[in-house]
Amino acid sequence: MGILEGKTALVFGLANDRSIAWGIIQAFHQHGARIGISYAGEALERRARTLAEKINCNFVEPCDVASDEQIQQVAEKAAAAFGSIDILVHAIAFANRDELSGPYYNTSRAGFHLAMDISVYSFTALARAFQPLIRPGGAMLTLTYYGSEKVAPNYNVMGVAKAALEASVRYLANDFGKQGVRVNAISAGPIRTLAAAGVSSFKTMYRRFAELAPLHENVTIEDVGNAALFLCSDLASRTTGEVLFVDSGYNIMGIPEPVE
Ligand code: NAD
Ligand code: 0WE
Repeated sequence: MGILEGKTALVFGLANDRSIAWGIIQAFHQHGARIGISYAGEALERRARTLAEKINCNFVEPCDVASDEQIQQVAEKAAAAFGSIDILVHAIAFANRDELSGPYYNTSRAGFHLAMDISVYSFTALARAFQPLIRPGGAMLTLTYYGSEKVAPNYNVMGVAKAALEASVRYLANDFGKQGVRVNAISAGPIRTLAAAGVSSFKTMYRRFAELAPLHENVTIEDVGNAALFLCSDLASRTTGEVLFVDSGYNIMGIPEPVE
């Protein structure tokens, strides 16, 4: 008997089989959840459908979270297909690639707005659209990164966006508490996904991470999937507004241990 038996989860942000969303979907599926998938747009449809087949999922719908209309449409489709849902996962971020290197102060006004819109506001917009559909005992989850708290070179406007996303988690947790719905975030260590592939400094940072973290291991999408399973299940029934680190302990270090 799976710990998500009888629950329905809607996951946003599936691009391919390296996506954190895919790690979460697989963990949920293995523990008995019924899954719905949303992807960004046409270019990703084929891949999303192929992956959906592997977990017997037939709710596969596009949603560009920049559009209030598309968010409303996917909520209406989910209502028609599932009636109500138990879990909503937001695994989406975007900033202009050229603003993820060089000095932070070069962030343009439009680039700042874009990063905040897609990476922060979209979680609030989804929470509002799904508010009438999410059952008591349900949970919402988003993904963040340590660059929200401390400076991660080149993460730049995304660090500022993640700080705002984490604050949104706390405000949403307060709003949704009265309907018995929990809202949390996972702060994951660096993982080689599509969103990381485009980053020039990523490779070095990824290697250094495993050297410096107490557990000396990089983080996988399966690791994040398991933590998501806990946070979105009844096992975490009194945890809300929280940011859970899944980072091999990296964030607890103040001064690095000398490397032999
Ligand atoms: P990914 O590229 O697989 O996923 C990012 C997703 O965002 C993609 O599916 C993309 O289609 C979607 N997206 C972008 N713009 C969108 C839009 N306008 N509408 C709808 N969807 C849109 O990469 P990932 O690493 O799995 O990223 C998922 C989340 O995890 C992000 O929030 C990211 O910041 C976070 N995160 C990633 C890492 C890492 O190192 N990879 C670490 C910590 C947190
Ligand atoms: O949140 C992320 C990825 C965010 C991201 C990445 C891209 C690359 C391609 C958002 N938008 C884009 N836009 C693109 O065009 N991570 C936590 C992974 C990541 O990204 C970094 C990192 C790490 C870690 C960027 C700079 C430095 C470190």
